[in-house]
Amino acid sequence: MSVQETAEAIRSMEIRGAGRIARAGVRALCEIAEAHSGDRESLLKDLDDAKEQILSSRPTAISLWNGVQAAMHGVADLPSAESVKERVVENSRAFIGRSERAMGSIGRIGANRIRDGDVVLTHCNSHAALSVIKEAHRQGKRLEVIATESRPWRQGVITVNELAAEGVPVTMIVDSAVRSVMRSVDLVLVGADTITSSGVLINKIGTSQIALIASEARVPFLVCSETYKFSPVTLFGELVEIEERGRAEIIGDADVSENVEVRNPVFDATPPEYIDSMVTEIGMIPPFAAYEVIVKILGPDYIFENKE
Ligand code: RUB
Repeated sequence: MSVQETAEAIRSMEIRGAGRIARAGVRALCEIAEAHSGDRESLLKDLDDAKEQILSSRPTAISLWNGVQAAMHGVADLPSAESVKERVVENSRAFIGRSERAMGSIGRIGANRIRDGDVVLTHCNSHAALSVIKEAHRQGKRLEVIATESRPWRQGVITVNELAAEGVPVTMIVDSAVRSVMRSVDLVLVGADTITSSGVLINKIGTSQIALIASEARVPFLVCSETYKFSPVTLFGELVEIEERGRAEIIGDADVSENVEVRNPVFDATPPEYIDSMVTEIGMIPPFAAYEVIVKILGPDYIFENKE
């Protein structure tokens, strides 16, 4: 896929989910470097243009920004086209490899929190949350899943089919049924698009309502997230942009008057008070440890090189 095709596939949600879009963006940069035969300046310019296209494809998930920073790390000072190519390819492969391994670690760590007989509720379609559920199932734990439909894109359909294919008993509900079923739920598992330096979770619209309902019912609410979903730019006071998409996604073929305003915010913010724990590849951490993850795990390369 060319960079334009990758950016378009992310924008149109053919490629979706914060982890997948980050890996796709990084792969596109890697392919530019691998295929390039010009001099250092033209390679740097092509990479820079590609970076802009990828970053403008979807605004909310910081995974995309962190992936691009990782791919381009240390490249600007290199003396030749060959050294730039080598570095981008090496960085990209390292990021993608780490990201894929993180899924396995999150699955194993999170599965320890699932007990035999648990009912788990999940929202939208998160690779990280599903990795936990599938791992617990593979370990032979009996569990049932309740999955929300996740209007308007209905990513819940992907979730339920994926789980059914693995043999996990799964029930689909409409988003507004969450409170009605919460009494039979033992654990909520969701993914993350961005986690701010103060531990606020940005994830699929409706996540914050589920967190409130879980809190009311005293049901643990866990966020499954690779560390590259934590946002260095929020340390500098930047706000997370919540993507708003078109009205057609909401109304479909319904006969809605043009005089009606339709809003389609795609993500929402869940405060750390409603989050019991975050399952990351470095372990279970409290949301209030987000600052430390950004400073100590992502580290100064992500923070200071990119933000003067
Ligand atoms: C997907 C979504 C997912 C996170 C985490 O939204 O909100 O919960 O991206 O996913 P969309 P993952 O469908 O709009 O991209 O764990 O796969 O990274």
